[in-house]
Amino acid sequence: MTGLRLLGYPVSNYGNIVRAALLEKQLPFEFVVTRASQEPDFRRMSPLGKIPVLDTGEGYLSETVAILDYLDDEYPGVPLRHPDSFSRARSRQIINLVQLYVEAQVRQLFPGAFMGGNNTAATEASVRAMLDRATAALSQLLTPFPFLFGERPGQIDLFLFYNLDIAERVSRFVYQRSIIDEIGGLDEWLAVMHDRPSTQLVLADFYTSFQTYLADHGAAYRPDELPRPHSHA
Ligand SMILES: N[C@@H](CCC(=O)N[C@@H](CS)C(=O)NCC(=O)O)C(=O)O
Repeated sequence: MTGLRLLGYPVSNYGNIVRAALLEKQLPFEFVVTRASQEPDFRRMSPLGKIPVLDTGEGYLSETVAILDYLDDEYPGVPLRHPDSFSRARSRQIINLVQLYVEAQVRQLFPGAFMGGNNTAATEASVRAMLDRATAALSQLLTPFPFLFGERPGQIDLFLFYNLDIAERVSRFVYQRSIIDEIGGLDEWLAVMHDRPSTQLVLADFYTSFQTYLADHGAAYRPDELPRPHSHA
């Protein structure tokens, strides 16, 4: 037994990355359904009050990239990082790019899409400009064969799969544009990723919880409208 506990919520794209990583690494863990919170007790585990959080047994970790690295360092049996340093660094370059210039951008539009709120025209314009740059960069950097760095799925595949999924939903809803199509060349990769048992399990929970989340928030977004990355099921 590892004693690992993952605190997360099935709607959370970042939580789903870590959950999928634990499944891909075939590590036993407990999934404790937990919402993000600013309560002092929760911030003792996750200083920004964000999920996911990994209870490692020797302390609580937050920030998905740190959690993924910890899991690979501590449990190297099924590695999710590439053995060669250049590929490993390139993969981290792309992960950072997606985190900052795709996910953190579209997250600013969650209120109007998923939370029953509104987005300002200024926010929509600034996010659009950064998405233009990021999709061009990803188009330049990504050449799946069949996974993003070779024959086995790695951190980068999980990180991009779940973050591009949410980004695609937002960009289609707000801009009627498909960033997946703009990046290009991802169809086979999406199909291969979708077929992973880890993906099937994580997405099944995602869909159920997402429907409830959207209904609870009176969201404008309809979940079955735009499931672009999963259209190869
Ligand atoms: N950089 C963080 C991002 C995590 C994140 O944004 N989590 C969302 C759920 S997907 C959250 O906790 N949101 C609540 C908040 O920001 O207060 C990571 O890598 O884990």
